[in-house]
Amino acid sequence: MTDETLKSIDKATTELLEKAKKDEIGTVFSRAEQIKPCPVGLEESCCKICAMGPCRLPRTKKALQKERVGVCGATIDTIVARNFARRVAAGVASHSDHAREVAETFIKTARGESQGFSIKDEIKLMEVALDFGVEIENKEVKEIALDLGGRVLEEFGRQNGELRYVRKAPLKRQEIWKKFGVIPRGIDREVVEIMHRTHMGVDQDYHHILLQTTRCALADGWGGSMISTDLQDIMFGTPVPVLGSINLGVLKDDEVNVIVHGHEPLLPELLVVASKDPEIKALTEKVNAKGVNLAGMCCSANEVLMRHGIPCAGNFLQQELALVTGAVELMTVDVQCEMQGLQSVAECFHTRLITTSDRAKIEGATHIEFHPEHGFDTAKKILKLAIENYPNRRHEVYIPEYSQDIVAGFSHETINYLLGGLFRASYRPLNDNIINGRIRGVAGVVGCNNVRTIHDSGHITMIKELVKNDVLVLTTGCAAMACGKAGLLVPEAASKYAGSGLAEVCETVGIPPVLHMGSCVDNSRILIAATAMVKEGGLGDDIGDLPVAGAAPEWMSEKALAIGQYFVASGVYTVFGTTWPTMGSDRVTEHLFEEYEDMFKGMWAFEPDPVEGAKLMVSHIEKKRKALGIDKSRERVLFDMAMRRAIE
Ligand code: SF4
Ligand code: MSK
Repeated sequence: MTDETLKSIDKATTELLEKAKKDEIGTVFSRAEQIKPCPVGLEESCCKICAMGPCRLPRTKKALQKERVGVCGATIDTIVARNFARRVAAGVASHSDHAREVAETFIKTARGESQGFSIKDEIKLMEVALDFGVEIENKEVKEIALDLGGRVLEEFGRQNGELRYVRKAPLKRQEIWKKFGVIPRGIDREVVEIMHRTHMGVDQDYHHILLQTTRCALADGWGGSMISTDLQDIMFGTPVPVLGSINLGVLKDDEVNVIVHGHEPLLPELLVVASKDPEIKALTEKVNAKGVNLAGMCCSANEVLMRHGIPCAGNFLQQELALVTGAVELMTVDVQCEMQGLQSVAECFHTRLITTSDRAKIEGATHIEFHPEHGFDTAKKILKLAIENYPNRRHEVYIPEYSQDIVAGFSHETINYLLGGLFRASYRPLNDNIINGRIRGVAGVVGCNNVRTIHDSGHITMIKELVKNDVLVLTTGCAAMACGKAGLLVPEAASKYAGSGLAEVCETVGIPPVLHMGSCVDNSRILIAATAMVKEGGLGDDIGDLPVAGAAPEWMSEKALAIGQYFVASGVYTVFGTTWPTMGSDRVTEHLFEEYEDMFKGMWAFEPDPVEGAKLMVSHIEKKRKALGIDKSRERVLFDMAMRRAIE
């Protein structure tokens, strides 16, 4: 018998796991017990690219070590690199297809063809328009938006040249990318080229395959993801710190519970507005519910939390458990990270599962397609369905009493203002406190949950270790939600968990030691924050010089690999937990873990133990501090005229 309490460090999760077990409801946790990971797949030493295979080449039989080649002669290095490349390409495609959907909606909004959307952040519109070379003088907002939207769409299909956002990176970084020929052309082109090069009998040199993998990943971080973030900010508002709450305890016994799950914030934005509509309110009263309680799941949760303070029901591994409460009238899903298992759990209750994207259906679920032209009507239709479903609750409702206050909404712009003030927005105070040693460095801890680890444990253990060592943590995705549940996203967490230097800075500025920066696509905000630190001066002239590190201790999705690869290619040392997908080839692993440091000043590491992972990050940060000559704590000296003369 398995002990459900050992599967998560989150009590709401374990309570519902026990309920699911008692009610004999299958979830990702119970299925993971029945299916053991395939050892050959785990090390990616299997090729099924052509029908002469599949060729399975595990490293088990010693005698075969030297001849680990497939039927066509492909070496284990080629096979492992190809598998890795394809997984990164899938991650890039996911973020970038999200970006395309947002860009198309943005253009329809500029044309006045969308229902319920508008341009909310005109300042950011102007900034991004200038990045894209749009002429803004004497032009109407809509005209600028239309011009920008057209240029953004060109980023996907461009055949030659360079992605525009690449120019936002520090000059030295751009030179490194140029040297290795990895500056992306068009986003789609880089994905297609990976699929071509990894077809049977094409690119069969792992160094060469991995360079294209890097180019493709950069098309995500400095392309698709950055486009999503910026256009979403323009349409829905750039996030500012907002108070919210998190965990399954945000569901309400006496309200119509609607969960938005997935990644694209388009429909969720309209559901927020529609939930306040008088007609919806009247219908809610008719069924004797106290209101519509909108809550988020996964990255959709992060998006609506950051902009509206809408509560988060939970992260990736909690999606089915939310339905196990018996309190959810309806869940909408669009794209990415939605388990097919949701439908069978929904069928155990009265819950309606609604697929909303033309790219994603789930067998058995109701499909109500979202199109921006009549987006608001669709949002209302969905809410009406949820309200009608409220009287159909047929099981006793069980909502665990756990919810935690959080502060989210730390966009790059917000950090800038918070640190420097509205009239002198700047990263100077952050850089100064890194130079004087109060803050040792900055870590981006991001990514998913993985049922092969203890839910949330990797994130929280690693992050506590980092902040204890005076490392400021930036977080996104499901990692951010884990932090929220563990009480790390409130200013009081600084005195409780942070080292004395970091705590002092956080208390002075009034920020938590862990800053929630948004959803998966918002990892691009971390790139921009790192670039701002370089541009502020005093910490080298490239992201690769900064005392920073990245990690995804509980990763599971291909998008996480794409994110990791663009972090590494941008100069960030990046540690992944759970499992590592190139273990089948020592040479590929060595290339990514060691040789990449010489090439890109950033490299991968794999460490399943989160404390050890944090130690690796801290020691990398200290290595960078030493290289910068700031390895010893020292106060910043303000030079007076006499001191300046003495130097001269
Ligand atoms: Fe085997 Fe080569 Fe075909 Fe891959 S491409 S399945 S290694 S024969
Ligand atoms: S939702 S990609 S499980 S972070 Fe973005 Fe969470 Fe990972 Fe999905």
